[in-house]
Amino acid sequence: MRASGRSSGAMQGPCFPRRRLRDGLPYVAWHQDMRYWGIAGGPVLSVWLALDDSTEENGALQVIPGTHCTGMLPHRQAVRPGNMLTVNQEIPDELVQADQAVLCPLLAGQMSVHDGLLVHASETNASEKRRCGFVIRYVPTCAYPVDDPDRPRKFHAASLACGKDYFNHFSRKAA
Ligand code: NI
Repeated sequence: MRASGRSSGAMQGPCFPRRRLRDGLPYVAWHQDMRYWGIAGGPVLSVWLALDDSTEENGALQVIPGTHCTGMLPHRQAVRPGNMLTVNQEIPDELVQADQAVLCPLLAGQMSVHDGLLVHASETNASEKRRCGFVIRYVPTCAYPVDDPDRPRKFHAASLACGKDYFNHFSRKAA
């Protein structure tokens, strides 16, 4: 995990205790982005650029350090209501070492960068403060959308950052 921006060290500070769950209010369940986005065939890098301050109070990103090395974990339909992931996925509680969670607060203008296999979540924003971010996802051109008839995926916003794309897995012409 790295952070950049006008304030240094936001991602390198001490661990913060994970807040207790609040049933019914919107949250983001524990998940891995490669599963959530349905991408295989190459690593995924997720960038979350904070447009607002993102703090414990308004549901900042939480991660389980080291989980990017554990491979893809099973996901299921979330049990707790309020999951904001559009496919309502979650990693089962028994596979998440929630007591190891590290809160990753950001100031507006800072960003976090994490591996697509890192287990992460966001707790409920119970404050009056908006927590808005812009997500950028980097993949190599050899990666491809997983073929899932229950959730056909198209990546209309994909664009080539550099080099040449010999695969066209994410072009508008791709199935
Ligand atoms: Ni995510």
